[in-house]
Amino acid sequence: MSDQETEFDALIIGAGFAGLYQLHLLRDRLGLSVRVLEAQPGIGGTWQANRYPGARCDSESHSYCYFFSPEIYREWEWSERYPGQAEILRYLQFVAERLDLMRDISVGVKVTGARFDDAGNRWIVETDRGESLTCTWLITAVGCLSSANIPDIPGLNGFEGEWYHTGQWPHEGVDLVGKRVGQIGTGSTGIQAAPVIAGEAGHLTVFQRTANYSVPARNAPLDEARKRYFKENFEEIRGIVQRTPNGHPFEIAKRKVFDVDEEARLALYEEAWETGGLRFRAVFQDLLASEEANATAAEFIKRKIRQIVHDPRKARILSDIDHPYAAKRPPVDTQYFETFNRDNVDLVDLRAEPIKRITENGIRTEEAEYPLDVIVFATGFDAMTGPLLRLGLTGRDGLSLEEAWAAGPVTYLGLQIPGFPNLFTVTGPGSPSVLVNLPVAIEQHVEWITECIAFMRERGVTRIEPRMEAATAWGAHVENAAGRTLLPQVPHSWYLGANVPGKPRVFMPYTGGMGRYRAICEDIAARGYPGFTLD
Ligand code: N01
Repeated sequence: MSDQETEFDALIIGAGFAGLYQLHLLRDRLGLSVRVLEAQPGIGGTWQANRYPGARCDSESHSYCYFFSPEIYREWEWSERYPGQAEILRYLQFVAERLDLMRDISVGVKVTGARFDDAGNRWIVETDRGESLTCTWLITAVGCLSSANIPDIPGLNGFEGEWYHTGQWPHEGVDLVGKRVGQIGTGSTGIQAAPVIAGEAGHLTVFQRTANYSVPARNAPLDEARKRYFKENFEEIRGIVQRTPNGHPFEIAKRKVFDVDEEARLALYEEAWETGGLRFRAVFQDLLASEEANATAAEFIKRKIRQIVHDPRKARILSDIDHPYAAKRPPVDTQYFETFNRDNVDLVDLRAEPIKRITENGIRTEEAEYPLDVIVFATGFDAMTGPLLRLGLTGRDGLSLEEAWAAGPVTYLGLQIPGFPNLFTVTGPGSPSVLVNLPVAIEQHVEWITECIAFMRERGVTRIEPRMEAATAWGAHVENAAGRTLLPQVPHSWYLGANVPGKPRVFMPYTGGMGRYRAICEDIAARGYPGFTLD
């Protein structure tokens, strides 16, 4: 492909896990002309952007990777139980090189708008380089968590120190040595970052609005036996990640919380705590289905927090958690609660003393001013819809995505949007996406999209678009599935869009489980795509 070309069969926006695999399948399996447009200066998506101290994946490394190629799986060797940001980036660069993908990827090119040309039956995509590119199929591979949420706190512009959002961390790093750092946010990111920041900075103040659960990751280097085990058992591991509800390499136990007595239950929690990581959530089947069941896990973790944290005030603030365990994304950590035992770490309870403003010198709450040199916003993302809405998409009849989604996202299977023909959204709202070990969800979407495009070409179909009735019914199914869990009950969850002021409250990810979702998608394809209009 030359940079001068402007007409393509397919354009892909984003060169992370999704965009790379989508390029490979459309180009190398279907023989299409394809170009990937990537706004960042390099490939890697999330792992190009998220370079904050302690950035690491909470999925285990032998499952946080592609499964489509046994050769690639076996050629790569992970060094730790959980992969760090730099190692994941190296892995994606290795895959891109191995599949000769770079020649069809333009980095540092931002899509500024894309509109569907009805008469020409094609998408016209504009970039910040002034290019106008056209394609038959437009595929968004922009991730679910790539649009930073920087809270609109008065005074930030006048702050005389430095400030950074964790998802936009400078590539050259930030020198925190000896500095007074304030960190806002205690989600998965903040919980990973705080221990590392505390080790570098002169002083760290963590500003916590909502207390959070966390389970120790128990990260460690992988020994030779484990590395060999993964390579020798590729098929078995692939089988597990593809059939389990969350795409992780472990089964969820069949037993329920009250199937066992309290002593046995505590022993199981204790064992899971020692094992570490997201496996804790899998120790009973009904933790997300029953408040009473969940309360036993919640109480176990709160007790652990109180045991770990020496200062009773900090222990109380950290363990005063107002939602069920894992009803928000459950963080895993390395020495998070232990960090509050350090002399150079303070904790501010924003429920008791909300932030009033940012001053020239730091953060002022309703109780005090905290002088700071650096503010770290670990405040999350305009999740799932944000990355799509900022692309400037306009579908048929001049319908903008903002208008189409004014009351919240409307999709069929999270894969397509009524009014936006031949547009596919990898891990779009309404698909399992963020509730799943993401590479597993991504592979399924990319393969389904590829099969769909192959089907269109074989049958001479030039346009596919979901019917509004199908999308509405799917939205109702997503809502019903969520209603059978504790997840929608958390009022401040980003799954609901509650973290972004003014965002419609719609529960966005599909909680039905990856196995069930996969079966639904396969069935729809096998039946010739009911719910879609094919022209
Ligand atoms: O973001 P979050 P995150 N004033 O939205 C607080 C993935 N991830 O970046 O809960 C004060 O979870 C907010 O408080 P509250 C993973 O899917 C993956 O941590 O809204 N505080 C919360 O404490 C994860 O879920 C990995 O009251 C404010 C925090 O900021 C997702 O990314 C690793 C505030 C935001 O937490 C997002 O996690 C890390 C304000 N105005 C993350 N606004 C992997 O393993 C927000 N907060 C792949």
